[in-house]
Amino acid sequence: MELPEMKYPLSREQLLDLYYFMRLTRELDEQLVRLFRQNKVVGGLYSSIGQEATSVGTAYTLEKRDWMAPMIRNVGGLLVKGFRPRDILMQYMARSGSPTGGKDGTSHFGDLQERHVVSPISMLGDLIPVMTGVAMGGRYLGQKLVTMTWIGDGGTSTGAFHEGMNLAAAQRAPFVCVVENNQWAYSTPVARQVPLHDLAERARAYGIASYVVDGNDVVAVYQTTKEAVERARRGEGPVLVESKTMRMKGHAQHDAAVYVPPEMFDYWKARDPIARYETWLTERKVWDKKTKAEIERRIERELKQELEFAENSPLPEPEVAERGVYCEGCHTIEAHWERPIEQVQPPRASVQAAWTVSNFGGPNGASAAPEAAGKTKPATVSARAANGGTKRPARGAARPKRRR
Ligand SMILES: Cc1ncc(C[n+]2csc(CCOP(=O)(O)OP(=O)(O)O)c2C)c(N)n1
Ligand SMILES: [Mg+2]
Repeated sequence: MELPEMKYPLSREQLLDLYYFMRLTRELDEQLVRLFRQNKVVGGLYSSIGQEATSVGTAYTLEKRDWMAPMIRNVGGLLVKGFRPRDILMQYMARSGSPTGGKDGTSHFGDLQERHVVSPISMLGDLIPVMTGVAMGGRYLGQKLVTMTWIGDGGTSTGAFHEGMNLAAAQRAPFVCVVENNQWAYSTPVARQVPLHDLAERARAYGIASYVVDGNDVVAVYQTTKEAVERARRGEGPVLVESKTMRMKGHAQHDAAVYVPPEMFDYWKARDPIARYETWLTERKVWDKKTKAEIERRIERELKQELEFAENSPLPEPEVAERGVYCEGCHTIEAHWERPIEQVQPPRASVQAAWTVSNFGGPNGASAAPEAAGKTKPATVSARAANGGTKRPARGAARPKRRR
């Protein structure tokens, strides 16, 4: 075995693991397409073909204590974090044994107890402030954890993305945001919605670190993302990783992607992440034909069993639809990671207040707002408090003009 020097070394077992997960993701994807054509998938089906190295390589950098929130093209990440193919199969087929009991399709499920997976949020961008909050919570509890989520090129143009990244940066949250630049947001090419060559450049607006990585090279994806995760864990603040890859299918099964120039598919097909990694493993003598065949047989065997299990799971009973909508004493709402109060208060808590606000809203009604350059002074909290909570503006504040 002649492995190149790596900053974050991977053992032979780990290298084969990466192949196993990427190949499993693809085979599962193709199995789901067959089920879709048999009319067994309820709802839409989103493929991550072509993006396996991005999803698997990034998720593989996380430790057990870390948290992730997947999006639609992160089935690979779900498998790495410990979900089984049957969970994904049953979820898409809306079977009662699925993680949501047949109530939701696609990969809209999580596991807050064991695997530390926050369920996807369909509104693109919204997972960024949520995972920033998880990161801040983890830090507050002194857990040294890192959180991660993924967002598409299109998703980086939402308001929630920018608000969330700004919050993460201002709070120096231990959070890694992976931008899956797969060249398309539905039928819109990146160049028509972002005036930037590299989406990693977006990080400059928040003063945070960023990386660009070849998203079809799983070893590079792992190395780069690992560095980002370690930086975040050290307390250096959030990191943006742009992974350049390609969505090799339409947005979902209903979309034939006729708007994608055929030569673009040809270009990326020649850079298929799985085929490239097979060559990488062979050239460095990490495996031989026998090992490859063993992994293939293992995947075939496992998927057959998982499919059988999923197909034997019934559809949910109709009355299930009205259950679990509201909490009716099914559980008490309290954190499972609750700690004694003295552990989460200074000096044991890991976060010290980094700033103070002096002279803001003093009890005597004095305004803390600096004198504005103009003639008016904004109303302040103190002015309202001094007036018994009425909304009378402070002296000198601009008053709305009455309409005649
Ligand atoms: C805020 C918001 N706007 C629009 C949508 C509808 N929508 C879902 S996926 C999608 C395209 C997303 O493209 P991109 O972010 O590049 O991710 P990709 O599908 O390429 O992985 C759109 C417009 C949404 N879910 N949320
Ligand atoms: Mg996209």
